[in-house]
Amino acid sequence: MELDQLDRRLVSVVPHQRQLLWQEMEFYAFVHFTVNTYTGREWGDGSEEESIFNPTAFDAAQWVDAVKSAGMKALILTCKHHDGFCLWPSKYTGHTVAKSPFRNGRGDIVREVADACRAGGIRFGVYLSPWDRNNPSYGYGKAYDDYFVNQLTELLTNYGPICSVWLDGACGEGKNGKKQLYDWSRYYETVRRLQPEACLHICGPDVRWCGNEAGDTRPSEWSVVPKRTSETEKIASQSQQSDDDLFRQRKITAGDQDLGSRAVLENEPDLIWYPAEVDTSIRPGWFYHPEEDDKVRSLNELLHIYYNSVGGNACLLLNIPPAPNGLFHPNDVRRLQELGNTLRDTFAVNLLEGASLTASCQEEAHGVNDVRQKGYDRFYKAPDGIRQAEITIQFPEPTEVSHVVLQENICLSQRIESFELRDEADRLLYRGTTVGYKRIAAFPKTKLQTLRVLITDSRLCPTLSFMGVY
Ligand code: FUL
Repeated sequence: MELDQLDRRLVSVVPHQRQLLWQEMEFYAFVHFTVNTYTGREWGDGSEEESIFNPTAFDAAQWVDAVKSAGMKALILTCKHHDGFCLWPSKYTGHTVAKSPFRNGRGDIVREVADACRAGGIRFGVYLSPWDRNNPSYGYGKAYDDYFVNQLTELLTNYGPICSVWLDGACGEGKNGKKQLYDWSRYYETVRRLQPEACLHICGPDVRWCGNEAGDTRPSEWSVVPKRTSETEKIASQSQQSDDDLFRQRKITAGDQDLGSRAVLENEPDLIWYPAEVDTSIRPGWFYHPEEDDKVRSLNELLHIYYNSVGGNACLLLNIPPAPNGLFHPNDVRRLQELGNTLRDTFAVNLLEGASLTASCQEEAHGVNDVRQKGYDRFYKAPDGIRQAEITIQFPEPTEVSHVVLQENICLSQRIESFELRDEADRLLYRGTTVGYKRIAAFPKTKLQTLRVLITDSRLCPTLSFMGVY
């Protein structure tokens, strides 16, 4: 196929509005909380007594403050994990907070967290496990689908706007040894109808699981991928049922390293916009275990994961498990604060502000100075058919630089295939592949008078909606 023809087909694939909103969340929290918090397990078996759930110091504002201190913009709560215990008083089962000592059986964790998120100005999302090891209807087809859809309906109508519905593929046996064949299309239809702005994550068509739970990413993360990817990811995660796979700490294998190069997409009939999410925990487990209090990930580890995910065209979903008292442990709180402080310091001053900018080519309506502010209304664009461009940044005086942020205008798809950063003497500072929503290029601090961004290949022509130098 002609390159032009192929590129035009690839760049015709663009995000939905709900995916644009999600992408801007960038970094957000996962909170795993259920009866496991009191039994020390990672997967409950559904036989846990409701009475063990007793978070005596629970304060959703403490979670939201800690999450915001790290710079996170949303929180996704495990409203029901595989054990089937509901953090809200669902009308459709007795296995809920209503039977626990929490607020004397009149509490609703989902309500308090949703309200605290809204009050704190961050978005709220729900995790609802299709695998339910408690409910007797599990494994009986429509009876369980009805139950699941009823629960989705409660969560999506009673708690205000929901940004995300996180659907895990785990599908083990229920109480009676039976497995359920999930009616995904019915679940999706329910979400679309009740919360059209919510993204369906993982076992859903809006946000793709990056393929591991260790915080590992691909060097080239493409958001345009074959449509079948949404199917394979789902099946892959459904088959992950053994306890050995508990944390799925495997690395992305060479086999699934390339999901979206031109060579891979060329012969694919159906393409979709399906961007990646990296989900990982701040501790070894998804749930709280006191013996892991000194195993909270280090600042450097978290920064590494952040740069590879948020800085590598993915969003980062970082789990923080509350302790039995219902609060985040001080070690986790401290680490989140440190992470936020470091990121805020690093990106405090955009050195582009005092610098001049020129480009080797640009469309008249989309000049290079349009990269100075965020957003997709104004952006830089080269003319169609020009796949390479050079942008030169001239500082008023030699300036120390260690980070460059590039963002494409993804409303026009993901186009940049490769780029380099060089100085005035043509010394290579950084070589990268994809940019997409955001690439953070980090390199050793260097004093520069001139910084050159060389886009060495792109689909049809490159765009940039934002550039930052720090
Ligand atoms: C997995 C679950 O089995 C884990 O317990 C955890 O919730 C993780 C995010 O997804 O599939």
